[in-house]
Amino acid sequence: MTIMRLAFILLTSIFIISGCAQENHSQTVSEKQQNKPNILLIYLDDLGYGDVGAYGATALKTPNMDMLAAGGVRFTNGYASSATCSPSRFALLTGVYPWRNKRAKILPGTAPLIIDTTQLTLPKMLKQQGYHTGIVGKWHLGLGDGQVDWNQRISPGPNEVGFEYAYIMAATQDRVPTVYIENGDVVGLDPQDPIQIDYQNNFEGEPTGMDNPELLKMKWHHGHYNSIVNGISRIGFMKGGEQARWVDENMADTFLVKAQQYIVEHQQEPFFLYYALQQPHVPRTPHPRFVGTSGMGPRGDVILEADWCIGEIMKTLEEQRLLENTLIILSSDNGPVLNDGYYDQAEELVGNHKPAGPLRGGKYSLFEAGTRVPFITYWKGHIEPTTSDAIVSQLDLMASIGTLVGGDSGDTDSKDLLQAFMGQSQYGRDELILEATTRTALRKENWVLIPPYPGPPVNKNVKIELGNSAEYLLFNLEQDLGEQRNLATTHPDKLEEMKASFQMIRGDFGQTERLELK
Ligand code: NG6
Ligand code: CA
Repeated sequence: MTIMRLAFILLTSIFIISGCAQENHSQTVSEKQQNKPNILLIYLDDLGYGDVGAYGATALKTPNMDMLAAGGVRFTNGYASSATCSPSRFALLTGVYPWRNKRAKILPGTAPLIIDTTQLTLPKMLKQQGYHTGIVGKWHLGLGDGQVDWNQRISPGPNEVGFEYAYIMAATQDRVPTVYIENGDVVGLDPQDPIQIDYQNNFEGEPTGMDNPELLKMKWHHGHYNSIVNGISRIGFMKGGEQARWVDENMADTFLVKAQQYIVEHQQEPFFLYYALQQPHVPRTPHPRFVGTSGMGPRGDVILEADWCIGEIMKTLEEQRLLENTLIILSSDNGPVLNDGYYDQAEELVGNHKPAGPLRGGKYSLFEAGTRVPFITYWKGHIEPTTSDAIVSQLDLMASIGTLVGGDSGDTDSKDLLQAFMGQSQYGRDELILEATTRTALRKENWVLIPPYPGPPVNKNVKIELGNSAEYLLFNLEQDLGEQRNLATTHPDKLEEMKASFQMIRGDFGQTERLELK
């Protein structure tokens, strides 16, 4: 009897304990799902403030980006950290202003990794919080230590700074090596046909855009006259790796499929996917099914292609029932440019479309269009649709996501603006340092101060006003969004106040930094 009783008590307690454990376990899972949503960062390359329907474009139809904007927070004062790619991406992943890192400039394909492998990064922080982390798309933050052998495992790279999965192009679509790299290995490389890369000298007998224009299907306008791959001449010289070379027209589909696979494979754990599309950067090479769809030539066509990709990714999330559990952030690495080095009719066919919307300048510019970009946060069932005028920067994703997932984002320039990103507050930053090709300026509340910089006011190749001037430029964006009226002489007190604020953060006026554009 006693033994029976004892056995009964024992069994009941085991049952209760295991029941509790089960309950605890399921609580953890649901808690996890609330506090640790999947994070999908959709990052475009050179997409302008005015290129999206939700930001005023009418001639280009971008229904999928518009859907995110209409169902989430559409930021009207959302900034990339720089007016070019590598510095913006450095800041996005580290929360550190790019001008603090002298190596954060437009990088050649042979540049070493510019993120210190001991530095805290967004993916590392998320990994610490139990996330699986992946990148698919453009990297452009350098690889290796300066002496990369493209025929061996390439390291350090994305895997060494926090990404557990990486399917990337090394630099840009217009730079060699023109191959995909998966977790450090060139995809589809034939060891009998090794890859050689050089940014100074050509390899003997290899055709170039300069010497062999007859081999080109897209002519170069400025730069881009080195090795020819797939009928397009690039920046830098490449030999070998024939089988591994990408077909530009398939790049959008290739990245899309990899991003979709990643989502399907990692849905059992919280995941962070950095989906870095190549569009609409040059060379603009829409898949044949998008050719002619925009009426604006390749630049418009690839924007429609990118929008379609975003729609497909949304479908994947929906099919996998992940929409309510995924925070989506969409933005661009810098402002727009029409002619960035190839004849692709971007200027001729743009018509009334305004890639920069109402803003002045474009890619490479210290004026607003250099860095103010489409910026959207979307989380079905968690973010109420709204438009926000709060000043937010991509720099702030590190601290804000840190707060969201309970991670320590360290001591960086990143500000916790989670409430703004969740659409629960209209308050963002008071001030932000703007950067364009190593020059810096200050946005503070509704004012912008651009210190004097030497160099041409306009880059004649790309036809963009860079923000260089012999005078201080002071604009009030509330009354003058297009930065047409310099108030530096009429508002001397404001000018002094802005100079003092700028100097406080920036330390110097950066006047010794020269523009690097050719
Ligand atoms: C410039 C290239 C431009 C583009 C840019 C990088 C020339 C003349 N121009 O140097 O075509 O590749 O670098 O763009 O070579 S970014 O979006 O990756 O920063
Ligand atoms: Ca870019």
